[in-house]
Amino acid sequence: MSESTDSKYLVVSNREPYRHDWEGDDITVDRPNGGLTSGLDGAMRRLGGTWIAWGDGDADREVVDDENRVQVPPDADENRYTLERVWLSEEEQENYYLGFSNQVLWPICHAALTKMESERRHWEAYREVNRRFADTVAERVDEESVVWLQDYHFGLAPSMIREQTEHDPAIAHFWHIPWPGPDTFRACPHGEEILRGLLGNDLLGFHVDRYCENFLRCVDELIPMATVDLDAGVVHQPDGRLTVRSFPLGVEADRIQEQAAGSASHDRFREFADDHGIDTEGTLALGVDRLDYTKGIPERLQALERLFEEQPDLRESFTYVQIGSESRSEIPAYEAVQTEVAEAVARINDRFGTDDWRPVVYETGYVSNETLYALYRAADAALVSPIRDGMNLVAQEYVAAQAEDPGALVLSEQAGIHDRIGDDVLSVTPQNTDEFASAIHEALAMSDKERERRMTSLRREIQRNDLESWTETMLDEIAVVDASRHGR
Ligand code: GDG
Repeated sequence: MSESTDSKYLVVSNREPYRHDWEGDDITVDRPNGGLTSGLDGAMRRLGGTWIAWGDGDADREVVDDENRVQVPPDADENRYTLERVWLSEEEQENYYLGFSNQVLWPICHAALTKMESERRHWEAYREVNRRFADTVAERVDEESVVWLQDYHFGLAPSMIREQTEHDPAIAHFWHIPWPGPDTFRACPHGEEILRGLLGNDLLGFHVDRYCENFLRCVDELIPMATVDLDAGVVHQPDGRLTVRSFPLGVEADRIQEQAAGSASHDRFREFADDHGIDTEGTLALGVDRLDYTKGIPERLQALERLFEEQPDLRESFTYVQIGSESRSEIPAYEAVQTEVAEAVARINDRFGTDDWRPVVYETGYVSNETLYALYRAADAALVSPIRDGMNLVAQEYVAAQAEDPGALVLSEQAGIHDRIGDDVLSVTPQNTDEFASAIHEALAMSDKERERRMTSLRREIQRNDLESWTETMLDEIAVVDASRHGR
């Protein structure tokens, strides 16, 4: 057990990579599912160290030691690391997680100012929870430690960690959502405190250069003590220096390709098609999203409705499948988008559906990775249309799954991934319904040769910049800032 805790790496995230839950009298373990937790899990198994996260499983407390720690993966004999759980009260979940994180920072960073709801108790809880995580980190660090924070839940923690330890660890942070320009960020309650919090890092990563530049401009405008070198991507302060760089996050391209191409994949698709009354001989388009107002799902459905109006020949031969996983439902704006999507689906199906055909198949239940990859493989087109999105993994997963008989990708210009692969996709502005409908039509009508040409180039890019290369590049850069911090 000692090998894992001796390592210098400390990862901090809101979501935990393993969750323990009661099932009757037994305790079950939920394996990492999201791209990021499973990717970082792979890195931590290799590197060892400690991952600090909110323990939100109902049996999480049963399996930890008296320091709230458990070795993971639970069933492995080697390559284990330590998961240290931090507990949040229900009030903290409501105010820190649903409140400041998801009703202030999330909308601000996605430039969705009308969705922002700010209350004093949200901010107080955010500060308190950041302090608790910072305390937990501070207790574990020494001079050699490398702290790697994830995401917008920890905007204050970097500076708090510095204040709470006399050691001098390297601190890096990756921000998974966009960063807005100063004009938008000015609307952020406690925005200056968030900036000062993040200035405690040695390295701050975003998905694309645009967000780095936006962040640097915000610091330049709002923090007089800091000197910003925009070209070098560096902020100089009296007591330190922050490097800001883009690290475009990728997916586990090889694993997805392998699973999608496997023979079980056909069966999975047939099973899904049978269960949902889909004609496997017809044409299929797919959307996969958390039900979030940033993902442009109502706009996509509007474009599909326009398409069915204008192209009657697609009726009864083309089906759109929407996988929509419920998310943050306690927040009114999320509840509203769920209702809006359900109503739009019902309207389209009412207008165009027949006894044998449903134009839109809407699945809100859990879909396993295996079924998801089988759907990617079977779909003739993927529709990815966020209003704004830090990166977007779904577009990349779809590309990774297209090894044979490839489909086409319709992609919003507002997704971070568009900066990398925009040349080979059908680009759309989701709110431009006519243009969006035409792009879907073009995707469905595209020749095999053209799909093949585009997809070959897309796959090359997605494989070259996969999750492993992201992790390696970020760890390399952390090593550089660490060395310069300690004058090595
Ligand atoms: C944030 C940023 C950035 C969804 N439904 C199911 C399912 N999923 C998986 C997808 C994909 C992931 O969830 C969603 O990733 P996205 O990138 O689309 O979106 P966010 O959750 O908003 O993530 C985003 C990301 O952080 C990483 O930095 O790209 O911009 O907003 O992996 O496949 N997976 C399964 N069943 C589902 O029903 N198995």
